[in-house]
Order: sequence, then structure tokens, then C-alpha cells
Amino acid sequence: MSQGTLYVMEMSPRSYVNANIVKHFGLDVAIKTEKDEAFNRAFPLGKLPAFIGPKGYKLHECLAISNYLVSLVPKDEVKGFLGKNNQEFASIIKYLSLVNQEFVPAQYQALFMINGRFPYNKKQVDEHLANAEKVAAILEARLSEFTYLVGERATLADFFVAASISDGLKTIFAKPFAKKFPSIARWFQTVSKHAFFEGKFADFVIPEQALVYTPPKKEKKEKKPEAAAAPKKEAKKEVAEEAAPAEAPKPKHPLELLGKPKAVLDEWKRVYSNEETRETAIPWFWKNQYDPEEWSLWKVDYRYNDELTLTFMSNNLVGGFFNRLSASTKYMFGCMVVYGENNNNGITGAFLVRGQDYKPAFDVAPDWESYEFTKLDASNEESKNFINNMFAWDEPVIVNGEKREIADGKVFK
Ligand SMILES: N[C@@H](CCC(=O)N[C@@H](CS)C(=O)NCC(=O)O)C(=O)O
Repeated sequence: MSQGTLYVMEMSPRSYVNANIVKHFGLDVAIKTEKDEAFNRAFPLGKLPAFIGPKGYKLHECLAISNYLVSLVPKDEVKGFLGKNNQEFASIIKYLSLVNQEFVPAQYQALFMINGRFPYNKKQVDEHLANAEKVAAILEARLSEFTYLVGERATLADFFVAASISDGLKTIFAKPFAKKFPSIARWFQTVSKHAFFEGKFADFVIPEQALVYTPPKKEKKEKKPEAAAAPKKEAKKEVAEEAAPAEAPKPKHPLELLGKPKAVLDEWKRVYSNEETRETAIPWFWKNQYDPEEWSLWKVDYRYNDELTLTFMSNNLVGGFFNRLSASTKYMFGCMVVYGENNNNGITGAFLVRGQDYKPAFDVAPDWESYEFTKLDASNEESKNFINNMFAWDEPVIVNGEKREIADGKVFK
């Protein structure tokens, strides 16, 4: 009889450590990477991993699940995975809890602010990094004297902690962290190569440089001529007046000056959303929407692809960019995709923009300069194919002559 179903988020260490327990010990547990109805019914919190066993037994919380999964392994096969006595067992729980509770949240909060997924706040990033390092210091103290965290052989504590720390090691910690905590670095090399991980970290390299926050390059705001001419002592009052939305005339988007185009964008956005992309929407676009007199086409590439790590994070970066572009929704349409795989991906896309210049449409987003803009000529077959492919994103994209699978994407509409 099946021992249950484990629901996981593939790229999350909390999840894949549990999945690897199932695989390593050959448990008869189904692994699901998609939430289904049974999951939604059983787990109102919706967090992964989660487990449903026979007779309606349900578990969430990765540490509880890993404990239960190991308990399913026959005694003679479990080989000290949870320690060889009560004290070792309790010490394993100590490290699991310490890292899950104190280290993992700090590490990801810092990482997500540094890579642009969350709004950046230097003070908070520094606090999170300091908190993560406090935990690292505890691990370092143990590992400077012993090969493993508990006892004399690798246990669940080593696997869980190594997996948890790996996302930070390859991004925000990197070599400077490895130098500061040399025993952790040495231990990570040993544990990550253990059969338990089935080669997951075979190509893992700790980068020389830690990922740092790259602030969006803001353009200097031009002063309004009237404001500049206003006498200084009036300044305070003026600011107060400007801040009152009812009285301040809303500045017009520069593209408003171009007047109404013949083909309104909303119509195209409706067709794109409702019709089959290749069969109907794309032919409609070329026939009814694209008029080179009124619109231009742009290839948009992220400039710092080599800093991207996980594909879902790259896609979130695109999402953030699109949010910041919202003031230009009326004047453009586009799709951006993430191609490649974790730790080797890039962002590219195609946009239709009102007018002949990309800048007035894009510079509403403070991070527009993180992207490169290349004008596309629709009479060129290759450019046209690229645009079609970005709108449909159903085929690999060619990057530097190489076919790259599209992992994810977003539509700006
Ligand atoms: N306290 C839970 C936390 C689980 C958790 O935060 N899971 C994340 C992935 S690492 C998740 O499911 N996030 C998706 C969501 O919040 O919807 C545990 O230790 O297992």
C-alpha cells in the first residue's frame, strides 16, 4: 500500500530535502510538484512541503514531514540518519529548527531585497545578513572541531542545513562568506557531494563575488520652469499645494501629445487575450494593429543576465519592471520571457510602442536603464519571427546563435 503523497516546491530546499529522503530510501511515497484539490482541501495555509498519508493522516511543516518520512525507513536501513541516540536526535532537531527558523528567513529576505524581488531597504538587508551570520557563527564553531554537525557521520541535520545555505552561498554570500566561515565551506563541499543529494550540487561553485544590489539608475528629474522661477520663501507653500491632488494638474504623459492612433491598443490587447495566439492574434496584429507610421517595435534585453540566478526570480524581476511601467500601459504592449535554466538564464522580449522612440514609454520605470533597447524592422523576416515568438513564446528563442528553451514569461498589457 502506498505510504502517501508528498507535495513539494521543486527548487525550495525545504521541499527537496524531503523529496530526497523519499528517493534515497526508496519509500513508496508519490511526489507531486503541483498543488491539487486534495492539497488545497487539506492545507489552508497552502505552503510546501506538505504530506498526505493513508487514512487521512496529514502533515505540514518540513521538519515534521522529514521526521515522519525517516520513521518509514526500516530500522536496519536508516543508518543513523536521525542520530544514534536520544541526545544526537535532539541535537539534530536543534540544528534543523535553528536553521529553518532563524537562518532561512533572514537569508531569503536579504536575497530577495538584493536581487530586486522585494523593495530594497539597506538597513533591513544589513540586519538580515547580520542575523544569518549569527547562525553561521554557531555552525562554524561546531564545524571547526568536527566533520559533521552531529555525531561522526552525516545526518539529516547536515543535509538540511547544507541545502538551506546553498541558495545564499551561490548568491549573496559567495567567497567572502566562505573565507569568513572556512569550516562551513569545507563541510559544504563534503556534504553537498553526498549520495543523498544525487549529484544535485555536482557543478556547484561558490562564486568569487557576492551578489550586490544594483540600484536602478534614476534620471535626474527636470525642474518645472515655473517651480524654478518661484521665490524661495514660497517654496513650502508650493510643495503643499502640489501635494494636494485635487489642485495639481496631472502631468500629461509625453506620448499623449502624439494624439489618438488609428488603431487603438485596447482592441489588440483584447484579441491577444481572447484568441489563439499563433492562429488568430498574431495575423490580426500585423494586419490591423501594426502601422509603422504610428508605432515602433523594440527588442528589449536585460543587461545583467549573468547576475540572474533562479528562473522564477528572473521572472519576478520582469514582473516588478512591468509594475513600474504601468504609467505607460496605454502606449505599449509587449512580452518578456526568461530563457534557460536556474543559474544560466536571461531575459529578453519584444514591445510595440506608440511613436518612434522607446524612451518616453519606458523611462517611467526607474530601472529602465537596466535594459537595452534595439529597434526592430518588421520587414526583416528574422525580426518578425522574433516578435511572433515573443508574443507566443511557444518555441525556443535563439540567443547568440544558440537555441534556448523558454522557462517563463510575462505579458505587459
Ligand atoms: N513553516 C513552513 C514554511 C514553508 C514555506 O514557507 N514554504 C514556502 C516555500 S519554501 C512556500 O510554500 N511558499 C509558497 C507560498 O507561501 O505560497 C515549513 O517550515 O515547512
